[in-house]
Amino acid sequence: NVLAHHMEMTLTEEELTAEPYSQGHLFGDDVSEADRSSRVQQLNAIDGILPGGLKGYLQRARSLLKDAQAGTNPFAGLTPQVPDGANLSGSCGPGSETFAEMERLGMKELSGCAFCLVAGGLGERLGFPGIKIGIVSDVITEMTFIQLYCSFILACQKYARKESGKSDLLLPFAIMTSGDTHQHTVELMAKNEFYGLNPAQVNIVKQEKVPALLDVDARIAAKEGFIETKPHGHGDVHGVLHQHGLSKRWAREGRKWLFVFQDTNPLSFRILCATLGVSAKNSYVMNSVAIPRIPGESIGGICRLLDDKGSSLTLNVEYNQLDPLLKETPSGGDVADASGFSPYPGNINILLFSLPRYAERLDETSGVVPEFVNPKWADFAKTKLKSSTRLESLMQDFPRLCKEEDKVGMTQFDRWIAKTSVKNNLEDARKKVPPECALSAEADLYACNARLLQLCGDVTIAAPEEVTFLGITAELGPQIVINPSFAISLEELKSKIRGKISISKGSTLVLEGDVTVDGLELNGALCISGSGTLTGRRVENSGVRLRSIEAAELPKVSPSLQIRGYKKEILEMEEIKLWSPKTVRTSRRPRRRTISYRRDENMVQTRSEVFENAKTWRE
Ligand code: UGB
Repeated sequence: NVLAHHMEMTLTEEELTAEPYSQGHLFGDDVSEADRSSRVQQLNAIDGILPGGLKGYLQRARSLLKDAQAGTNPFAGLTPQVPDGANLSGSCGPGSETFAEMERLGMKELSGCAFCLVAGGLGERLGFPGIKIGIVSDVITEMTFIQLYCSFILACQKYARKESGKSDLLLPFAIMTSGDTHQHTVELMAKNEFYGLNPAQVNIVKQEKVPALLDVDARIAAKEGFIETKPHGHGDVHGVLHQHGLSKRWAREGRKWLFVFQDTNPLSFRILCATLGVSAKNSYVMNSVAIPRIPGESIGGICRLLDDKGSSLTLNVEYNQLDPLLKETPSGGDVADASGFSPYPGNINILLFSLPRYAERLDETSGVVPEFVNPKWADFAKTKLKSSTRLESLMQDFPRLCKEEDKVGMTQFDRWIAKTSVKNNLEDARKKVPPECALSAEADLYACNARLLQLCGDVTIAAPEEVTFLGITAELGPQIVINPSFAISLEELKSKIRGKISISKGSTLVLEGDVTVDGLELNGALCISGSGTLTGRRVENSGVRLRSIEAAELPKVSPSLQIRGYKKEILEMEEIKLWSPKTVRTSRRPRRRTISYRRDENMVQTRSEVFENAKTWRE
């Protein structure tokens, strides 16, 4: 469609030189014939792809660049206030009846859910050689972020199928990529057979880069035959979903919700059900997940912006704009209140939309959220740019496309259950609070899982201890992984955990599948999977250690380990796979299989299997 569109509307060199394009500098005498022709071709392709075409982009850029030059405050005339919203933190957080009620409500909504991952960012700040969704989330299971997200969608789908009685229900999953990440994402998904998802439910849609601009007149930058382009920001997600007809299709299919999340937060899905519950209860058109914000932290602050006519808009103010906005208020800037946190809840870009209204608003606006520009000036008078700039957009700016009657809300969670991510390179991570790097995200994941288990009954887990790898320090507790197949919500987790459970310091526990754990004393490493109940188990072995990687070895290990500086070393690990009595009767498979890994003093690993009801096993 895109191709057909720009074939019909070919812009010539003359048209691009004349107003309103005014790009004559691209076709000067110093430019070769071949380069000129290549530039025209690329600008036509860009024209066909950009919402509003090239002309619209240049006009918006000129206006925004002039405002930036004049120092116009985009929030002028607006007074920030702390917004209202649902509170599922502290005494209303996990473990409370309020939280449980929202989860139960939300679980009923899962069958109407679609998902969208924004994964177009290259992660320059992180310095990872590859796409970020390919980073390993925890070294114990070696699950990558994309694998984790797909597993969550599969687990939600399994639950939704049971709940709705629709055995062939597929929950749609869109991934927005960019020129930087598209090919690798497609390859990764195909190579891993879509991690168990049906390819028919997955759409990988690409956002296009936009032309880089040399000056306030929006003259486009080019080198030889190539037009310089730059990423346009995650705000493109709305336009891209609209352009590909996905929002409309999902609404037509009767889907109710769209859950949008970022590329490296392993906790995103832990708050899905409760957030769905809040949106359903309050009929929110958009619901932003928020956490207590540390002043100065690189996450936006959600504000209620009040104008002088008394109307207001609940909107994220991005972290680079928050301090200048708050400087004009009595607080004097982006500072803490008595709680020690910013009074403005921190946006973590987990957004839940009500699909019918979302699709309607995209139809009306083509999903183009207002852009901004962040030029770096070379001179005091702001006439020249240090380097080329471009327009950018933010996905959390969707309320700007809403109408008066659309309810925009937010849900406040405790940080431990909602947010951690891998965003910073090692040097920055050493200085930042929170570090937001691979070690901190992995430690936060284990800590979240430990806290969730502790909310399930008589569960004692050893306290975390300080560890340091590559100069980054984190509080690391027992390595507990709760696979999405084990539980998608705290409510589900509660139904899987019974009896007295204790997990000692340095232990590793992986919980997978349709399993109930009824009593467990763990002092070592254990992986439980399959289907059935494991009762009163005591496991004692040498377990798994996280070990520093020597400097000489570091360049040889995978990029996911290079950004960590540590790896796992399995000394001993017990793996128990349970089969339900029903399966045992029909297939005569062993009811319980125990696999042990053991390393001797020469580090030779042996694997042994014990079939506990081997007598009945004929295969
Ligand atoms: N992304 C795209 O898909 N396309 C793009 O062009 C750019 C990004 P960053 P940042 O929760 O920690 C956001 O760069 O600056 C994807 C919010 O704006 O990591 O940290 C990219 O792949 C901020 O308010 O964003 O800021 C990634 O998945 C706060 O919520 C996502 O967009 C902050 O994240 C975010 O890209 C946070």
